[in-house]
Amino acid sequence: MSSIRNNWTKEEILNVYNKPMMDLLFEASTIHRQYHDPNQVQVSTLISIKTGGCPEDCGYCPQAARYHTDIKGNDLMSVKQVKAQALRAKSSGSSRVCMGAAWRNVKDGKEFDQVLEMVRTINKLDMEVCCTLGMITENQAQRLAEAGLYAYNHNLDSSEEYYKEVISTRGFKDRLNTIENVRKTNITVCSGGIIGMGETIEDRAGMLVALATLNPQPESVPINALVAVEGTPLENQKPIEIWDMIRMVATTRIIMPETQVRLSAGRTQMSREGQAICFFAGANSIFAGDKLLTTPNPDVNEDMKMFATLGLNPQKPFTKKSQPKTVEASESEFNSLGEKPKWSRPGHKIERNLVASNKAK
Ligand code: SAM
Ligand code: DTB
Ligand code: SF4
Repeated sequence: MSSIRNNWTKEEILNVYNKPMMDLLFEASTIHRQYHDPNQVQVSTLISIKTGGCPEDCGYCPQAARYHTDIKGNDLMSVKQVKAQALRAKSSGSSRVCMGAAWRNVKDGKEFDQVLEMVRTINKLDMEVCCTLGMITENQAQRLAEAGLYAYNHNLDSSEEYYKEVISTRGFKDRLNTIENVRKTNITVCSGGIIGMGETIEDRAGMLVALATLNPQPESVPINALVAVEGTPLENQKPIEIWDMIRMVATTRIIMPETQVRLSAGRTQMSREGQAICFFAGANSIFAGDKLLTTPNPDVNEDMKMFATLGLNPQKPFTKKSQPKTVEASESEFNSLGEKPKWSRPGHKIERNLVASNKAK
């Protein structure tokens, strides 16, 4: 078995990414089979628990308040609503629920307490619970862990260099800082990024270096293809070619053998054949459900048909790691600290975002 390396360089990763396709596929699939059951795919369902109105300026995101997109926003959902959706996801074969909130960062108080209750509720349904709530402090991560959170998703999104071109309201280091806070707990780390934002292949390799040199490497790495949403600064980006997704998945698999590589946003644009090559190249997780957070995703029945055609089986919950224990709020060891974290505002000048905000005036 090849060993896990945390000292990958950008040049080495570029050499892997640019291999002849057949060599790349063979190497990725060989490693995939050493570490995983190649016929098993983990299925997650996204629930957008708080949609739209976000103060950040992520150039790809339809939920940023400053862009004029056509999404329907909503305040934080109730625990009851989330439980009903989680039960539906479970009955359609999902082992994990990932709750997303259009927040810059988590603020202690009533809403965070409500999210903690959602985590407790879903963990008690014997499903893996993941959250993606923006930046969090170490204390907030500890409180989520106590509630029974299985994974926290916080993407690096791109290379440190290209990140500045896409987002100005927080820095790449802030992203790493939240990942470090999650790592101090027993919550698993889910972190990946987006391709198709106009980045170079060097940027893709740069993002993968940042992920692969984390020690330990993230347990899950989502690879999203940009969903170019009208009204966002990236609305005119051309869709990526399937070969780019395949190369990205295969490279991720080779340099992070143990991680679950998540074929994430953008599957509505991919053929079943294209997705099958991604599974062969090491993708072993998807988001299922007719919607991602705000944009469309393939129909669940179509995905199940694809699984049947390919002989793929949905992974059972807690196959990779045991179920976390839920501590009730009344027995919690951690109090809310009401911290006001100081996040950096690098103040980069972003041409695309400036163009968008001028257009809005
Ligand atoms: N607000 C939190 C944050 O940004 O960390 C959590 C939700 S945010 C929507 C989660 C991730 O979704 C982003 O980091 C990004 O990778 C992905 N995402 C958002 N919009 C996307 C798009 N249009 N296409 C592909 N991925 C997207
Ligand atoms: C991730 O990497 N992709 C998911 C999940 N983590 C939260 C989100 C994709 C969002 C796509 C755009 C939308 O639906 O709003
Ligand atoms: Fe807000 Fe997250 Fe969207 Fe950025 S990606 S605008 S932080 S919801």
